[in-house]
Amino acid sequence: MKPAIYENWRHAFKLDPDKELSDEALEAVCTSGTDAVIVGGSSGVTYDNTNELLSRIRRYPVPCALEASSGEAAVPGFDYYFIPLVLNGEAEWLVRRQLEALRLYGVFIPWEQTAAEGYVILNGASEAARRTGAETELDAEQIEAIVRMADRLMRLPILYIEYSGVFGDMERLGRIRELLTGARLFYGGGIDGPEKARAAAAWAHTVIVGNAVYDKLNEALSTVAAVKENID
Ligand code: 1GP
Repeated sequence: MKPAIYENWRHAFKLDPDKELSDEALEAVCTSGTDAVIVGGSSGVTYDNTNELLSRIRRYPVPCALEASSGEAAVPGFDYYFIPLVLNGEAEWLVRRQLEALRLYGVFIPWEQTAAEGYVILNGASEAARRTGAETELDAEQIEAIVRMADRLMRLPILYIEYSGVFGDMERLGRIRELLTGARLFYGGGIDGPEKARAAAAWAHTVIVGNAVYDKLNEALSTVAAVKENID
């Protein structure tokens, strides 16, 4: 089987269709040398704003994936699709919404270009945690159980450790990485410059930078080189 495109991604930017980004900033992001742009957000994501952002990103050759949190905003034409299953969220966000989306759109899904992400949301103050009712106060044993469920029991191809908005606990990220046997480790949260990017890249297969694009563009751009210094 051909490896999935995300398997060699070390760095990705995540862009939110509900946030404004100038053409200059978008060009800087898409030509930064990042491995991919992921489109996704926790609120206000619609078919129209997703489609518009996709067509702007398509001016550049960078691979572009959609993290589809709702069936209605699943726009065709992306290079790849990620479907998050929130492993520490309410049942609605683990399987129910996905089942409903499959019932409605299952026949249209390009399965060769689609993968599930086992999501673990660890910043209790984030919009993602609030929306999904995620249980974020987890001890080491609880985290290990989730990691084993994702990686071994469910054999999910991706485990996404999501600290959206704050920089996470890197020791914990290291322990998670050591437990993984098959899943790729995605990390996102609070990376706003090269030092944090390097620290996350020591453990994560793929480091994802979101908010900094909107708040501190130059620092965000500097994370690309920082992550790529640290090749496995
Ligand atoms: C959000 O994991 C991404 O889904 C990135 O997090 O916005 O904090 O960089 P930040």
